[in-house]
Amino acid sequence: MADGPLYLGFDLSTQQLKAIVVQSDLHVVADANVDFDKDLGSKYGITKGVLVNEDEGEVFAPVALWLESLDLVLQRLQEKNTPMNRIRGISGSCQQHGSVYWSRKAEGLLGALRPEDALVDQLTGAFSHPYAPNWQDHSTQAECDQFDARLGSAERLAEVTGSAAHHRFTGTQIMRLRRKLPDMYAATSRISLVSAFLASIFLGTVAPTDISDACGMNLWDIPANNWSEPLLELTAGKDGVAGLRSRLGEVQQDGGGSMGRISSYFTAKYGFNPNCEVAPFTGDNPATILALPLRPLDAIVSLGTSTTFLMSTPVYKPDPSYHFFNHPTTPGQYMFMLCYKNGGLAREKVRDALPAPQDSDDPWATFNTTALSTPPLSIRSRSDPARLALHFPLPEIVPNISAGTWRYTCNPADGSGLSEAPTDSWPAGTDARAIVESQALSMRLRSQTLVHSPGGGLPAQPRRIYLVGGGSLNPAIAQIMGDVLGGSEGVYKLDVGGNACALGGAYKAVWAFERARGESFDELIGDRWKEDAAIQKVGEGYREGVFEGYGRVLGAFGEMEKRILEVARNT
Ligand code: XUL
Repeated sequence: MADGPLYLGFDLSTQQLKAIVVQSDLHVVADANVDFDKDLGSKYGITKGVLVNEDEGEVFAPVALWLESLDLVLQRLQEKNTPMNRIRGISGSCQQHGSVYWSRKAEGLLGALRPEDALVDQLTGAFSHPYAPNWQDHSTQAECDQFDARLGSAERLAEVTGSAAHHRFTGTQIMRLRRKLPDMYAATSRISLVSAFLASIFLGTVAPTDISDACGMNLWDIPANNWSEPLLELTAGKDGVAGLRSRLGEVQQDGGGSMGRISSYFTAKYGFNPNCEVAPFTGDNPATILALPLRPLDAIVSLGTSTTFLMSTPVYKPDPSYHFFNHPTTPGQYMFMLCYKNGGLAREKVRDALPAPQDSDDPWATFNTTALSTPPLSIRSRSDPARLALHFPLPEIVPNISAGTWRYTCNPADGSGLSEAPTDSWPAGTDARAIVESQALSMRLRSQTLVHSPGGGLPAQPRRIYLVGGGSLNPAIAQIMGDVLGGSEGVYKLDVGGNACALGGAYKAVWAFERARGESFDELIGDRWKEDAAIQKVGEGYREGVFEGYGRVLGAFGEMEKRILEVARNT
């Protein structure tokens, strides 16, 4: 492999830009990263990669920050003696939903970059807006209401675009900015998702939109495989449809293949090979499912600041409470996603309410022993009810409920008798197990129609559960996730540090340029992936009796959410 081709994958996330270089056999040969706050925070005044306007609920990032980071990360790769001239293809993973607004000068400036100057200095004039709205933005409630109403209902919007209206989805963001900054919108020649923005810099021309990332906009009609005319009209006004269509540009149908050769800026400045080509970049969640050869019936639970549950599925069953995207590499397949705002933070809050660990440096020690010594649903004796609790320190997306804590009990045999539990009836420590259970029950409730029996007479459930992100290191979380969600082959930790998205990007590049005619991503990556080095079994998964016990209260769990939603609606 000493002189074989290399592939470069990026991860442009909220807080950092990472680059990973892999060989054809997927072995990592180099990496580098730029931490936005640490490296450039004082210059751009950002915190955790973003700027916030609390009054309007706006969260956004300076586009210049990303340009400066791109030069810096490539410089760092070069300083590590990475053989840049062997890089044959580039792809990447970028935070979803964010949008970049190009000016009319963009194409001219992108096509004439001089290697002796920095990107940030040469491309200032290429943007009609200096900021990209970030996925944490929540300034668009009014626009969301209109999106949900436009096709008749949130259900109908989800059938068409894969999702009900969400604050962060790009259509609502464009609609708001067009109203708020009409001159800016008029001066905009193209609008790119972050994935297409980064690809554009490498191509030296504005890149098409990725077929999977397009589904995070509430504008792409998934069944019709086209932009939705009524939603374009809602976003841009009756006379603005053609203008918006041309700003959005083409959607690249093939997630592989080449969009073109790398711009001479990069060959001259960093020693890239002039034959290096750029494949479509995609969103960070689609890229996560490309970090391993994920089979239908396998699920990924990403335990980060937020928590996501991802599956690849041939079934398109949209619903307002979750998301469907086109699969990033495989036509006819979809990606199913649940995105919870209350993930790690909520678990930490429960942890911090417990006594501090005495004999351990691990801040999770008490939480873990408490959670594991508590029986499922806290049923300690035959007469005990099942205990269910929701902990949302932040307003939640799934379901759309304001912040709060709720505790309920029900009959473990069938979920009957659901009632709110008086706080003094709640045994100390119950919440440690209950919070992980409730996160997993919510995932099981919403994914149950996508799974079937993995064989052997077992009940419908995922085959493998892969854990990624910070929480994947926690053995108690792994055990409880498996107890509730099952997993006939067990629960596994994907041992790639925080690199899943960047690796997904790099693997996408390998597949894009090395695939044989008709060879799918999973076939190619499945053949080359070294499972033993990449994953570690961390939980049993399906346990007969335990899994079924959770199944008996699943209806009550859904009912509890409904009741809380109703109370919130009527107050
Ligand atoms: C998904 C979402 C987040 C961002 C994080 O819909 O908003 O997961 O993609 O970068």
